[in-house]
Amino acid sequence: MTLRRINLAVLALAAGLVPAAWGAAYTPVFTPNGSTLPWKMEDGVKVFRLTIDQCKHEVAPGMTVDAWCYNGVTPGPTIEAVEGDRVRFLVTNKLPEGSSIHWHGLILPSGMDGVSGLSQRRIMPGETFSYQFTLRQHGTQMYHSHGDEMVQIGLGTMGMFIIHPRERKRKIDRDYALFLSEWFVEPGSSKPNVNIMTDFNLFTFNSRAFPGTAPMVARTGERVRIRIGSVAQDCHPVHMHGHTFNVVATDGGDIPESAQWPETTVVVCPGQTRDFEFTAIGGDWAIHCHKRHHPMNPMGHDIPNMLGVSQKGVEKKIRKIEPGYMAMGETGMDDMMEMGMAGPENTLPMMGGEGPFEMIGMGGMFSLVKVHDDMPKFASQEEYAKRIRLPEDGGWFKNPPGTVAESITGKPPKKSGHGGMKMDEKEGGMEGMDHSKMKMTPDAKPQGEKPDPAAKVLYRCDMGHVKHQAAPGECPVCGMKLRPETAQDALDDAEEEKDKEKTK
Ligand SMILES: [Cu+2]
Repeated sequence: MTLRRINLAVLALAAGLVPAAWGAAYTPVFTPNGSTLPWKMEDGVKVFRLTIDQCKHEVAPGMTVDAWCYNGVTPGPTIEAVEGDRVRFLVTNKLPEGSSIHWHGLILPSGMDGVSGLSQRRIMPGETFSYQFTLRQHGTQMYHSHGDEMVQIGLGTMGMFIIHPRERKRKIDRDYALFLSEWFVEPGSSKPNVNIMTDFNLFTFNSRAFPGTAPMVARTGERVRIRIGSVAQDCHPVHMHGHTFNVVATDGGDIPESAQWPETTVVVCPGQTRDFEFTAIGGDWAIHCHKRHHPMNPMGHDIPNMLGVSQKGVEKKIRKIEPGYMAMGETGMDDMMEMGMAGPENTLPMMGGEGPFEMIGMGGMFSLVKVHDDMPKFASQEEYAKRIRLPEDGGWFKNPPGTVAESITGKPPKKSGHGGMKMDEKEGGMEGMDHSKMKMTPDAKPQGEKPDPAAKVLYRCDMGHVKHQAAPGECPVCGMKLRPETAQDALDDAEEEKDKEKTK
């Protein structure tokens, strides 16, 4: 320990700024759905350990992918240290191929820069390398694999490297980190396809997709910093609702106050980090990538465009060629959300997550900033991660009376369509669909049905396999729950008969 370090430690201790660990006189950064890398002080050096390995990663409840991780998680644990620290990283490679870690944006000796072949030889499977350097700056930096990047980064090998200044002029009350990633995971599969270059189907904050994203929480009036990093393929304009903010730093360092300007959206491109700060305003606020395909999940891809196309009477005809075809998309994609449309096993629905009013029609790069006056203060990442994991955690904002938009025309008539249906398998004439396991939810009410208690109820399968069945039950062909027949069914049947006559 140098004399300067001892002095700093003594000063910090005297000022009561040091909680658990020596030198931690800063507001700790919380990584939603993530973790912080622990360290041990050895002879004045902060020693961190990272192991790169294959792992199973949950993108949201219901979907797990085979990722490559640091210490079993993607993004890797957030590294936190303080400007001036001497740090050592012991990096063990348990991947089936060579790797190395690049300390992205850090000012360090060339031989510690971690580029395979250029700054070092690869860390071969089973080997451990030591990296050691002094932190000569502060800011939001990153670390990521720098060997076979297309595969390794594509599978999740990156993390945040946050260096706190020795002293911060303006106190931050809450500090959060988000890492942006894109993936292509074929519906029904758990293997991200790393060869995809542009047309991804899954977009994540900290490798989690809504409704699997943990909200960032604060109290009214608190100063909040959000740090966003990316080593993705595409730039992502991240927009936050209800506030304006200033971008206060890039991966190159702090932006002088005189050079900052207000924004509501910050573009974060591959290889960049951006820190923005704002004063929290009460509410439940959305934060999401504003590219409109990015706050959605894999089921939103490869859907035929049926917007404005009436499919009345067509459905049954198509079913003759494509059994199980289901007309949808005529009035927009909301139907899919209302239907709770789920894909094959291990595939997230296109959108949806339980909200305080109804389903939230989003997925992918979408999360929440919850500003409630009674929001707990968390002392550590562990405490925060334990309590705040999913969008509903932390409760919902209690809107003051008269501050919620409301209907002035009364409740709308029930929208026609397949409302109330729930499919267990990807459905609806989309590529690669398996039509075998569709199910109606018990509350499903077929369109146009006017229940007549005196009438004898007959049942049918919506796929047309069985009709006029006297008793409810399941279709012997597709396993779908039979539904009561309606007046519309009689009309459709008549139309079908007419068609048959014509073709005779
Ligand atoms: Cu985006």
